[in-house]
Amino acid sequence: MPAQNKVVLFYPPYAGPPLGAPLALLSLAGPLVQAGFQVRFTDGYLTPDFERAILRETEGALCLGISILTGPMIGSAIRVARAVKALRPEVPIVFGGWHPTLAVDQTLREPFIDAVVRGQGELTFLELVQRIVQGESWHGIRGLSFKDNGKIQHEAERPVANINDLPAPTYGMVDHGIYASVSGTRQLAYTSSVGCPYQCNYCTDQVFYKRRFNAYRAERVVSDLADLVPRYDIEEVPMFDSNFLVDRKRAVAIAHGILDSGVKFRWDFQASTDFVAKMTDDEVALLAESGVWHIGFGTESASQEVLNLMNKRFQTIDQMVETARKTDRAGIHSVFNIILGYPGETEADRQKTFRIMSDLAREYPDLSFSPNIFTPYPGLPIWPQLKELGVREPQSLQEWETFALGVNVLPWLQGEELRRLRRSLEYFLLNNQIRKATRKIPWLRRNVRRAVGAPVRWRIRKNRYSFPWELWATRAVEKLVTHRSLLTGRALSERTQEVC
Ligand code: B12
Ligand code: SF4
Repeated sequence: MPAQNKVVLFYPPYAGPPLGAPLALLSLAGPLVQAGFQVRFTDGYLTPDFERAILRETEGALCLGISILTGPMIGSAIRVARAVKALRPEVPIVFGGWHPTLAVDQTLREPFIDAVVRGQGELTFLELVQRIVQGESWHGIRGLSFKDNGKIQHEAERPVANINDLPAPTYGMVDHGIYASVSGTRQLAYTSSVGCPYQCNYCTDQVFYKRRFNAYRAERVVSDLADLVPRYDIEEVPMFDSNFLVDRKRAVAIAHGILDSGVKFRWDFQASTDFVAKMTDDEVALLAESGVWHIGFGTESASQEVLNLMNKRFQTIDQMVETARKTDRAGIHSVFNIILGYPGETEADRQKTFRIMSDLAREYPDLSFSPNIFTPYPGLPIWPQLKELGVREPQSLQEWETFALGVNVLPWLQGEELRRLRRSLEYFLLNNQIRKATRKIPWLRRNVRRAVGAPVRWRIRKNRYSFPWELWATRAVEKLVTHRSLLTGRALSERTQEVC
């Protein structure tokens, strides 16, 4: 074991509820711990004073590793890295994860960052830490970009590793109970595969994993989960795979294995609808029986023209319908993601999407939607086209902090066009709220919803959104209910808080 052997890792706080311990850091720690290094990690979500904690931890450390996604995590990462560089200039600061991988030069341009690990981190980071211990040059470490006397140096690509050959994440390093106390559920994030064979134009999976789907065998997944779930008293396993159903036989074998193991827990994943459409009803039912309660689908649009523009020819509208039917039948809650404002999408395409999705929702009541305006993330293959269309690409690490979440940067979606989109989206969401209202809700809201339901559906069908009295009425009632709840202290029903 090396004499100086401490590696410090930081996961900055992000927007949204926690999904269990950050798997990125547990995965990086696997090979380091196996090689005898001591890994200390700080999760910004759990440690409000993370800056001070990291300044303390980095004393005598070999290096500080920071993981970031595009968006709010960047701000805290910059703050911590700056502070550590100022206090301990001898400690190398290494950034890794999706954002630094997709925007390497911009990230490395920051004076307080010494290196960026591109792509999968386990092997590259281990090699870097070993070189630091030995006081050796960083040249030749595949997958690494670093500053060599101030000049940015990119070493060759490291091929995507077969995940079966990597040490397992160190799940035992964290207290899963602490995460449960924040999120309310004992969750353990797990990855059973990486990569997706498709090449959707708005997705960077192809850049990161080079379209190479590589996965644990079903037996490995089952034995891991049968061990981890009871060991850490886990209730729910979110699978972080890019597209879990790529190997359908494997997925079915996993479901069988979980059932046979007798270990009970809920699990969920993301997939594309073409794979569910190819499964039988019994196979989808088997997924549900094994604990699958939720699946997220990147459906994005119900206009085949827009799907083609997105390079999603592999998905048809019929497959979406089949997916909604099969998951509904199996009792699985599906969420269809929708991208609005994709370059080339017309208002007619958008209306078609709202219409078809609303019809689906009517037929399959447990279906939900997550609509978002198109956000171009770093590294997208269509950036040249976007720039031609007038989208300004952020020029620094800092600029990406505010870019990612909910900001509309599309020049073709402004003014009246944007106003109409927002209005039709509000109606789409309202229609879904009405649909989801159950018999249990208070009579006032139920009656208002009944009264506005029919005209709302008519508006969506006809694309008529002027004089939106239903929106005004609903907002007034929501206000009244919220006000009453504030006065009486009575909890709002879950349905009131649900967006879609
Ligand atoms: C889980 C997840 C989240 C979680 C993460 C929290 C958690 N508890 O883990 C949450 C919900 C916060 C999240 C949010 C978002 N996400 Co997300 N998310 C994922 C998902 C599904 C899995 C990531 C994961 O943990 N994988 C497992 C681990 C082991 O892999 P990894 O994180 O990639 O880590 C490896 C390498 O990246 C590297 N590495 C990572 N960190 C570091 C650090 C160092 C020092 C080193 C050396 C190496 C290294 O080594 C690790 C091991 O190989 C991916 C999709 C995917 N297939 O990966 C999308 C993904 C990363 N998310 C994405 C997006 C777009 C977002 C959002 C912007 C979406 C939005 N509009 O809200 C937000 C941004 C949040 C924010 N900044 O506040 C995009 C890309 C984002 C980007 N450009 O950064 C992805 C790829 C989805 C996609 N296909 O488009 N996400
Ligand atoms: S199917 Fe999903 S993961 Fe695969 S390329 Fe398309 S958006 Fe990305």
